[in-house]
Amino acid sequence: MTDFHRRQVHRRQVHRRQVVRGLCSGLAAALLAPARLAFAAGTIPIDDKSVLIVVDVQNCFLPGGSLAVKDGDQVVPIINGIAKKFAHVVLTQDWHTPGHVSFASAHAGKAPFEVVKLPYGDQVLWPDHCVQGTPGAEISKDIAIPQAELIVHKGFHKDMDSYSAFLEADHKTPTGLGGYLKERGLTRVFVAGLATDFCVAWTAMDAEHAGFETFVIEDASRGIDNRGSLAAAWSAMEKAGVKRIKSDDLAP
Ligand code: VGL
Ligand code: ZN
Repeated sequence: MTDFHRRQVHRRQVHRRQVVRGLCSGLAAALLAPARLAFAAGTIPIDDKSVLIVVDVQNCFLPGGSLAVKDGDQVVPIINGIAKKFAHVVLTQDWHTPGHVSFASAHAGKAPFEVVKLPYGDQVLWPDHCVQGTPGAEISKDIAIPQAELIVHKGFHKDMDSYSAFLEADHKTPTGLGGYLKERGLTRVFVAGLATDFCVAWTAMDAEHAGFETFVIEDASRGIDNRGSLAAAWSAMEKAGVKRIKSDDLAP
């Protein structure tokens, strides 16, 4: 059996497991701890239809930044390493106006991490971060992915947030990324970056809903974990069909 065939067999087995999981969901899901899809190390092929989306590795989210994600800097060498395997890489950049609606400072009497109701739904309020054109909004100088072919700015409408790189927080306004990927024939999406429980998760779930085969690379991402948000995000992603993998699951 060649390596390729072994991988195909493995993929069929994974697929069968997913089908079985689908049939048993409901009761089984209620009884069992969520089963993590296991991939053998080095078995997920990266082909010319695969794209790596590197989410928001920006100074504001790194140690010392205004919305620093714990150990956020640890994703940088991992992302640089896996990016070498991808012919197609897209970077995203949180890109807010001054006084953006997602900033606690824009709501009298509110503190960061409180939640308010806005026309499009609940909004967590954040410290000011990633203001357009400021040093905090810059992508980390340590990200080294020269072949990156697109940078998507998101969250640039003053009255609406956008965790997702596909749809803004109303779940309707597209950023254009879905159209870009489709037009380029890219059908398999690998997501990594910051933060796992916000922009990574929303990007991955929207990718899955838009019909892309979607993977989140866990060790190449870090979460904020505001009031249980990290565990909630992982269960929502797994329920949506997003595959949770590690960087060493990728084929060499
Ligand atoms: C993010 C909170 C606010 C993220 C962006 O990149 O996950 N989180 N803005
Ligand atoms: Zn933001």
